[in-house]
Amino acid sequence: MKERFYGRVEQTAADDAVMRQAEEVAIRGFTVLEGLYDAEALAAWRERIDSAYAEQEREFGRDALAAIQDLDVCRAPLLRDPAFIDLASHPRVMALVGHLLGEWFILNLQNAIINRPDRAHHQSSWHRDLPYQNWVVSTPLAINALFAIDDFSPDTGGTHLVPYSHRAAILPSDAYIDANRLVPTVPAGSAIVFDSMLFHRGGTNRSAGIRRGVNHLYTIPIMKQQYDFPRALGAVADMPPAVARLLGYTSQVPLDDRQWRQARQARLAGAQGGAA
Ligand SMILES: O=C(O)CCC(=O)C(=O)O
Repeated sequence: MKERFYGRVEQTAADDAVMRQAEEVAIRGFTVLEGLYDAEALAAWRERIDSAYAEQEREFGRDALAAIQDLDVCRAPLLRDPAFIDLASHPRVMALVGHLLGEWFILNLQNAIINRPDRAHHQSSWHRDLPYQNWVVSTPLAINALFAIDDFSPDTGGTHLVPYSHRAAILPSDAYIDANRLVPTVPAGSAIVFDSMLFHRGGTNRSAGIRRGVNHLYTIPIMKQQYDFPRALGAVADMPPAVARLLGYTSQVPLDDRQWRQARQARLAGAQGGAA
């Protein structure tokens, strides 16, 4: 039903699902995209996460990971298993993030969070995913997509969120958090898409099973990536241009004035070639 209002009021148009969900992220700070993966695909993602993490734990050492508070975080799995690039570039997530950040955005990080029953996780403290930033902006600089690979609920250690807190310059009081936090029940195969300035944390897993999630941070290209994906992956034959841009291949820092001009020369020549 069309709402009625009076006064000289403008109203946001939200004509399709992407616009409606973008509006939820803009105002409330988050939305949930459901039905991104079915049961069979989820079983495969679980195996891939467990195997990539086991390799990282073997390589770096369990005690060494514990010493740097980095147990049960599978960092940048796409560097070990290119299938994770598909997760990072899921078309429905790309459409929503593109609506919020504009056409050109890059992947800053991809980390799988393995929340085991009754074990404290470093991500269970309140934070923003642009950490240490205590200010607000009117237009988002960064958006997250946290894929639920297992069901997220208050019982399984689902994500706690403080709605609207991306609009608060500093962390609200404990009393405010207690009264206003939400732990959305999110079925496996969905993604929570949120403004990266929204305060959030992982919950305590009181269930019998592992709760896995894969977090992605997308930013406008002026921000530094957590991992230098182009340098880590090197030249990859047949990488689609949209994926190359997402991974940061077109946003690398030039070494010096020469490289900066060469890159601009190539870009302008490409644009002219395209227009001809
Ligand atoms: O695992 C979660 O529910 C939250 C993850 C998180 O806070 C993060 O990766 O920044």
